[in-house]
Amino acid sequence: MSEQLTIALSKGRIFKETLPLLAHAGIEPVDDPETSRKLILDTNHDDVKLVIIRASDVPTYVQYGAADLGVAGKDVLMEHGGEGLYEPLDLRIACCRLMVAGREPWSEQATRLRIATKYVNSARRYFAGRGLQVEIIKLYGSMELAPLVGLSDLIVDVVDTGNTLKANGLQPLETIADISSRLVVNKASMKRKHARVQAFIDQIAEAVRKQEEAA
Ligand code: PRT
Ligand code: MG
Repeated sequence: MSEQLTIALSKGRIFKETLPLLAHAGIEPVDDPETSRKLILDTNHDDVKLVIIRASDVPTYVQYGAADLGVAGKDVLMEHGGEGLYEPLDLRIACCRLMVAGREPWSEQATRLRIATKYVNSARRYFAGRGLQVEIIKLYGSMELAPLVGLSDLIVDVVDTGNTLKANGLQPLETIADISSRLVVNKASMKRKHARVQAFIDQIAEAVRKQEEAA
């Protein structure tokens, strides 16, 4: 009887882009999370389960050992802080940039710019590093709206094509960080289930290498 492995994933782009990597490790989910209402998905391996949660909750599940492993965007990991986690692998999927955007470049003379974002920690750190006094307004989504209705001067959000910014009359202004998704591992699982977890990491690492070669 081998040890259980629980892997935390979010629906949408992370699930879609993680599937081929899992397939390379021989793991295939039995249900499709986009159509199933189940939050725990069985796989073709009795001892491997997938838990489907909000993207921003993945580090928390893994930190507390509710999942042994997970896949999370670097944006989410920067915001979480990474306690209790190892981050052994850059999966090079769901790539984007964490950016400052606004209707126009801000004036360096501006005092107390208002920044709307769900990335409050990353935004605070970034503007402090730029030597700017800002007021951070926490939002949970649709950040692009905030400058249009006078809620904020700027936003901090992830940008891929930039089409959403453009469609809302916003410009990308500064890049805070290049983002991709990472494999994260609970620190205790890494010790207690070392051989199993390490073998999984190695298989996923090989899948990432193969995908990069093919690209
Ligand atoms: O939706 P929910 O609130 O549950 O969470 P989430 O939005 O964080 O989850 P999800 O699945 O949308 O994103 C998961 C991860 O994908 C993020 O944490 C990022 O690391 C990564 N990622 C990559 C992106 C994008 N690209 C991206 N484009 N996450 C969000 N977007 C948004 C972007 O903010 C914009 O609103 O998608 C929209 C389209 O982007 P453009 O620039 O192509 O127009
Ligand atoms: Mg989303």
